[in-house]
Amino acid sequence: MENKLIKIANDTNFFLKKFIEKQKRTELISAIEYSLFPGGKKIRSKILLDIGDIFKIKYKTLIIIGAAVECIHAYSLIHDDLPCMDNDKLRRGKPSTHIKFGESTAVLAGNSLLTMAFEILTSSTLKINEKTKVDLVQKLSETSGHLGIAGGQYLDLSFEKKKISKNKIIDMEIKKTGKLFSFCCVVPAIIKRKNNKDIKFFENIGSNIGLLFQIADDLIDFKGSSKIAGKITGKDKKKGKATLISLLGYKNAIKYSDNIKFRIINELNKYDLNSHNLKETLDYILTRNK
Ligand code: GRG
Repeated sequence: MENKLIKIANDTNFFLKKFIEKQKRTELISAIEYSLFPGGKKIRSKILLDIGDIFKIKYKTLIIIGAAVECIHAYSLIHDDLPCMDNDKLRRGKPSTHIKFGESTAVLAGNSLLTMAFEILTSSTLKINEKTKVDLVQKLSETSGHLGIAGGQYLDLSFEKKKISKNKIIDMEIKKTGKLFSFCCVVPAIIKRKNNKDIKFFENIGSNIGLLFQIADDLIDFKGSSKIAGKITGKDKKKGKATLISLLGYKNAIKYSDNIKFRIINELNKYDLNSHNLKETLDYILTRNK
């Protein structure tokens, strides 16, 4: 699994470097490159490739769309670390973008990464038909805005130091984290112009994978080492974050996440999608902190 992730990271970064090289070099590029490279695990791209493989979509196409996803993800991390949000000084094993470049530069680099995602999706290097591109742009916009990541982040911040119900925590985590995973899961179905029922099916799989991922991330914050995580751990408790661990306790949160994995696999089997690669990714998500 690790070797697969390294290959995906190399191919994605190669594409992004070439894409940026073709643009005029501005003062913001250093902060953009700092936030993108070498970058994180590329787990979202891996899921996009796992599902894309089931639909027999070209590797290059998936890497390019994954690069757009990684831009949105990098943007969300820069903004998440800002003093007005989670105020984190360490990210991916190095000082957060605002610590290195200052707050205003970090905000603008983040904004530029958001728009870069759409430049990538609409570029001529992505060889898919125009109608599909419009559909992807529409889905990624919806994913990133108030109905998705930005809305989820709002809820995350507003839930701090409050007693929040399980359903509300799940709704917040699905928006904040799950929506981008949903996008990755639904891209192949959009490219293959599947019907609404199939689109909903893959979005739901993505929401569950995102929820699973967020619980695993919270478990790392609860018990994991800062060195492995590349960020300071133990923060959720200090900040009074509403998570499934704070609500259910550590052991029950693990049980809950095992249950979600079981549900995802069951769903995939119902659809006759016996994806070995996707199962491998789910296991990686659940065990990477152990
Ligand atoms: C609208 C995109 C957008 C952002 C503005 C700040 C914000 C609103 C949203 C924050 C969303 C966020 C940071 C969710 C947490 C998701 C999460 C668990 C991130 C860690 O992902 P990994 O472990 O990171 O995949 P690496 O470093 O491996 O890429």
